Amino acid sequence: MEFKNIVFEKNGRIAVISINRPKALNALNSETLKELDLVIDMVAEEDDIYAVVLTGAGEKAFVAGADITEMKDMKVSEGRKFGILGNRVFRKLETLEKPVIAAVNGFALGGGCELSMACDIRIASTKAKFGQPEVGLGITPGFGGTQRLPRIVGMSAAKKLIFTGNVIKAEEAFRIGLVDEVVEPEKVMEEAINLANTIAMQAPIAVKYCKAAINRGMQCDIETALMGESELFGECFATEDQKEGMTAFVEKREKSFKNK
Ligand code: DAK
Repeated sequence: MEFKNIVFEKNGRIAVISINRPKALNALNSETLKELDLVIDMVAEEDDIYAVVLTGAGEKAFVAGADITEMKDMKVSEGRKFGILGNRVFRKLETLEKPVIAAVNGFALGGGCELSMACDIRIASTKAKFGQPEVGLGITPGFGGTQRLPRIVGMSAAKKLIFTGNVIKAEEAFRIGLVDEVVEPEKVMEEAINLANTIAMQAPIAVKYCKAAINRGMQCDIETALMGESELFGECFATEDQKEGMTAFVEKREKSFKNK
């Protein structure tokens, strides 16, 4: 499938999705969000993709936010439609049954920071910058920022970032737990791909269940969460990969997972 604002590549069992509007610092307009929606569906369908890396084209930006030029003159109904579209696509990414790593190569502001937070893990370049500058534009973060940021960094650090609109460097993002690793700019993709490959070597259905157990469990009480965990743990025993993983261990041989 050909896209205008997105580049999709397959690298073994890893899918690499790049938001490709470098002249607008990869700002997310409706067209790009719709393409992202399609590409996520495509990745979801492909059984031989085990992990995904999401990045921004060019050297300057991951995503510099939702497209301000498009939003500027929106009416209430249009703003609502745009917000619903963004939230739906970001949620689809967050609940995609494959792990997604954000390779944050530059600015991750507003919707860009929110996009990185809808991913499972964030690797940042030393040049990356993060922030939710929406209040300076007269709006609230609308693609999950007020909800995912406090869940990742805690309420007080999230309020500090969102109320001030401050833009922080990668090191500060690492300190508050917003990113998981900070590496030199030329190493961001390499590190993200390495991480994706390490994950792709594990039993994919088990990884899928882990993502579901963590994501769902973090939103409910511990009793319900643990019941959900047990449920998914049990389901693993219906897979060929559980038999393969344990048999290979007992037989002291290399395992070969089949995503079955
Ligand atoms: N939208 C559109 N174009 C953008 C953009 C953006 N977010 N960010 C940058 N660009 C464009 C610039 O307009 C410029 O275009 P030309 O003038 O060359 O045509 C080009 O990218 C290069 O940018 P600069 O010339 O500004 O580059 P600098 O290095 O000087 O500055 C910067 C880089 C990232 C500091 C600066 O571009 C900047 O401050 N950009 C805006 C960052 C920002 O405020 N981001 C948050 C956007 S608000 C909603 C849900 C969600 C949202 C809204 C509503 N609903 C529920 C309805 C989300 C909102 C946001 O994300």
